[in-house]
Amino acid sequence: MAHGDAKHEQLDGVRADPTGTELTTQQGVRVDHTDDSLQAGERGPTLLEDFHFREKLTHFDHERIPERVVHARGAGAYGHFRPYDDWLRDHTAAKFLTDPEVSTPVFVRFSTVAGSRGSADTVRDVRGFATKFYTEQGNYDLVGNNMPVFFIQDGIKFPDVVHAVKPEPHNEIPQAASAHDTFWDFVSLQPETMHMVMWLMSDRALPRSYRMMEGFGVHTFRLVNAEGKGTFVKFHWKPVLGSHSLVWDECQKIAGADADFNRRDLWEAIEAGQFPEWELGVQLVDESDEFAFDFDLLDPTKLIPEEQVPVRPVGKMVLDRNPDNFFAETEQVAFHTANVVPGIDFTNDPLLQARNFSYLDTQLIRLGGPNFAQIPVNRPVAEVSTNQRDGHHQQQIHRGRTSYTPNSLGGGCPAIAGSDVFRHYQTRVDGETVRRRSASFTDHHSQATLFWNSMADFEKDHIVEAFRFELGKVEHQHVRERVLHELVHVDRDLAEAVAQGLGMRAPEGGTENHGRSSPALSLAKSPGSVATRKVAVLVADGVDATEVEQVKRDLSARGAVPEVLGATHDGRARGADGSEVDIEVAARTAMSVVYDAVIVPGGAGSARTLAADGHAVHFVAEAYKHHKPVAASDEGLEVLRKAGITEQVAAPVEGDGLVAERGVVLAAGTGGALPGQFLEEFAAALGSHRVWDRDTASIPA
Ligand code: HDD
Repeated sequence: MAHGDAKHEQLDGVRADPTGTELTTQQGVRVDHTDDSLQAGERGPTLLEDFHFREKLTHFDHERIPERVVHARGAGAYGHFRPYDDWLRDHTAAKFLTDPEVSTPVFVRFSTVAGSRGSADTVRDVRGFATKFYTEQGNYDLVGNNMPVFFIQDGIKFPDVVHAVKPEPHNEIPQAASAHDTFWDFVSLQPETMHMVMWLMSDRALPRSYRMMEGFGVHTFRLVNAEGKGTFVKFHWKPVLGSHSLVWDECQKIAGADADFNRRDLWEAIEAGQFPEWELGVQLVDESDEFAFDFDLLDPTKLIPEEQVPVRPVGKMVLDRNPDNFFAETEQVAFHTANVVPGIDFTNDPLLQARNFSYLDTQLIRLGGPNFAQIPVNRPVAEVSTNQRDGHHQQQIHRGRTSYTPNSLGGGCPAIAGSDVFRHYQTRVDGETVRRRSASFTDHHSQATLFWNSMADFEKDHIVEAFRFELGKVEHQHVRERVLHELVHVDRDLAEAVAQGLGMRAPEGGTENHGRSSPALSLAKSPGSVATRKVAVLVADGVDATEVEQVKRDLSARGAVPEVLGATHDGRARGADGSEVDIEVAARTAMSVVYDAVIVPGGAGSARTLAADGHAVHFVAEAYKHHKPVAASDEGLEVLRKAGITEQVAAPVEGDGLVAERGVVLAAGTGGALPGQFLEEFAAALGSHRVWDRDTASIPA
């Protein structure tokens, strides 16, 4: 039976709405004055007996809880997951993965890792992708990232890597950035980080949107079927909108223009009914193939190339509801890798084993006691009945006199469950007590090389630029040198390109590139769509109103989000034909970096104003520099000319005609109506996300 709404039905019981209510204290005493405290005389001291004042301030003083030690900044949403069919039943007893009749409610929290709660969204960082499935068999948490590997192999190193990347302890600088000495000091001394560092230096660390990034469970987990047979599994989330990234210059500017860029994007898409979707996929490995790979399946710094073991689709997740209250839901949600349900189990991956300790432990301090599973967002929809009692913030009133097993006084309840129980996978453990890394974990560079080899040229350029930027911020020469010593084991060209940018020389030696690649690792061919893409339409008085209307209608029909930008004055621009064009965004408050593309419609008066406006010219030039589609018609071309863009397009526009070249779409002689081809070409460029085949070096933006 579908139970997709079960979580919301439960939450409805605690949702509170102040509409139509009157002010009270926490005790329900009605209050008619909350602006002045009770004083002995108009200019006298405040009195202790003012219980309303004391309660109000005391509550305020205690409003904060410790932020997450990592992944402090995040954004969450509710949705549901449904499997396509039951094919996975051969491998797992988990019903939510195998019964297409069952729609399982979910809560997902996306996050950055290093920054504090108030840090910017578009920093270079790993993104968290944590999903809580409220299944009929209990809560299952898939606590993953947008990268399929991790920095370290054993969780005992987690405090080290986190201390290294977090702001340095003496001055708490820099915020939400890996571009500083302690991170690179650690990385260069701990070569197992190299594969993940390649991901971190790649475009994967700069997602355009949470809705446009992949998710990975990272570890090899184990599926267990009804007969108790195990199968190794890697979990993947594939976004329906494709995986797309920002460019670094853009990220830095967005951090100022809209620090909430990714959070806002998720919120707005859901509010607009453009529900984000991901397909859940699995890579399955038979237990008999445990040692069939040239790496250890238990090593979380390794991925299984999709070409070697394909990702098989299981079902789809849709996020369709924003939380009502950030703190109550997104801040208080508590994920835990050990929240598993029958049919899903662990492996001996030493990183996973450590996580299975750490997440429960951290919630105890963060949420202030052992009853955090009773917080509404964390409550399972499955029935809960334990003998656990008391503790801070106990919400339940347990009746009866027994809270132990076995009992006879309470009728033996809760009784030992008879069916559908979780049974740990049976496996033989036989070994000496050792504090030692397995020899099968020692290859730290092959997959870093695999990743590098799989990148398109523009992605390689971005990686080189990222290393140059990050190491350029490192003050200690010996740390930079040590990183180069690692990079020559990944790829000599990479090491030399990075070294050259730093004014250094790559060291001799290194490892020869094995030449293997995994095309699935590149973002170059990720499927595209114009859906939810934001397009700036720049206008001023005298704009061709028909063209603006056409652009708005056409792009909206395709699911894109066109916004008309102009001066604020009275909220409208006057069209060349005397009609009025609604201004949706005050141009002065906007930067090109928060848009995916820009269009400058025709109209002599409008084009003249915009071409003489440095802000408008910079807007267009900057969009071009960030490889975004840029379009103009008729007089609007003048603005692109001022931005130096028309010089970059080989085919000049002479007389009537249309040019579409490397994401620049130009129309001349439109007679006030854009040719259908213009919008087709523009939409095609927009759907491909960015036009990388462009030399933007000379564009000053
Ligand atoms: Fe972790 C939070 C993902 C390794 C210890 N982690 C946290 C969150 C995500 C991940 C998405 C945020 C959850 C949320 O939104 O509330 N962590 C990962 C992944 C890892 C990983 C994909 C490697 C594969 N983590 C990892 C290790 C440890 C931790 C090895 C400790 C041994 N992680 C934590 C934590 C956090 C956390 C300290 C902070 C807040 C929380 O758990 O709830 O316990």
